[in-house]
Amino acid sequence: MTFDPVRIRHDFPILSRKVRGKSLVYFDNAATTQKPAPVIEAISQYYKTTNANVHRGVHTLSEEATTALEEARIRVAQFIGAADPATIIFTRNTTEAINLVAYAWGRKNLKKGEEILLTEMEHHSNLIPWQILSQETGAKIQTITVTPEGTLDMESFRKNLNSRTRLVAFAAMSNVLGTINPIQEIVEGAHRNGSLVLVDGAAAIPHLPFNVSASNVDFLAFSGHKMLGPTGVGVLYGKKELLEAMPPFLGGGGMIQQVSLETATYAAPPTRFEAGTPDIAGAIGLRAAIEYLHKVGLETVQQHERELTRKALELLRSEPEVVLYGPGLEHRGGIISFNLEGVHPHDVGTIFDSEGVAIRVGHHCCQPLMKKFKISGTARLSFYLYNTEEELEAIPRALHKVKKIFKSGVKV
Ligand code: C6P
Repeated sequence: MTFDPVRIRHDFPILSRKVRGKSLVYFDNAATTQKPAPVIEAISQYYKTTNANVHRGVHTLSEEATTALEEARIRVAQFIGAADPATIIFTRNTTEAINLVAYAWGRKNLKKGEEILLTEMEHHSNLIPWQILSQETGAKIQTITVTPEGTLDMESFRKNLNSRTRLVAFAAMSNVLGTINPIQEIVEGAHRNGSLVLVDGAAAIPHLPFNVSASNVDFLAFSGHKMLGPTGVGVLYGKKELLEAMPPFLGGGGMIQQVSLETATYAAPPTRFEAGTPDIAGAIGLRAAIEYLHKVGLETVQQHERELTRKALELLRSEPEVVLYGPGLEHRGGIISFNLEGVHPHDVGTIFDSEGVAIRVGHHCCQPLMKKFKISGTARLSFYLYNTEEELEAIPRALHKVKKIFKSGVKV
């Protein structure tokens, strides 16, 4: 069947609501995405028919809930091309997945004087855990420079990669600039150097096909809520031998083998890293989201977003006083950051909202990148499969209103 975003929109109940009397235009998909009826239904069905705790009970409901959770794990593994579902750990989100690696792998393996290589465009989620780790271990953080165009300076990657580099951790796609980073080049360079690679897939995994086996990454983190799934569930993929050698992250029920009052032995991964009752409904919802994306096809999603981005960039380029950030279309996903000269991004966001257009404004949890570009924040558009070309018309309409109010002194 041919791809039709207008038809797809019928699957998303929220998209028919009004905001401030206008039809909602949702361009804040990098923050979180909306949920289609099959995802909402899968969660609702689980609570209506199956709800029980997992891996604990012998009763029917508990067995069914356990099966549903483990089937979700298998589906996630297939989705990212992981050969073994045991390499999939359910976390709360990308942030927790990265913290898990920093805590469990980092504290065991990093020593004073060793280095972690990040980039200047990292989200705080892929910066702060390493800062905390570096304060505790004496390991140092180095960074790959971002060029004025918003791509990674690969010369600085090569320069900063050295015998002390234990891990290279970077976003596959920037949540601010939309830059799609050269994953393969980084993975191959890092591995040649004997360094591990962690990919922050929060912004990329929902929007483009990615295979952990083919790309040979060591760790991958992403969030369910940015890919049509519910909030509260995320994923850490890790190579089996790495996970097996890692001590636990959180201690508690579910992650043990044998416990005495003094000591304990731990379960094998993924159980070792899933202490306490997991977000069972969340995992089931994530599975439904993956089925939905699979039906549409991630290549199709990527192509559609590319077209929207191309047109939106054209619209923005034709607006005087708009400053655009980030690379050309060939290196970019469906994210556009911009500013209107002399107007604070929060004011831009407020006026867009008055037109029913949801965008994100501010530093996007990337303060070092803002500092690099000498700005306090940006206004950001981010697209997904249910956005339409017609919706793009809201951009100049809202921008003209911003200009009218903030540039001509008109009172509202
Ligand atoms: N970025 C945005 O509006 P969590 O919150 O754990 O699901 O995802 C964190 C995260 C990590 N890395 C990248 C590249 C991200 O974009 C995000 C989330 C959202 O840009 C919320 S700040």
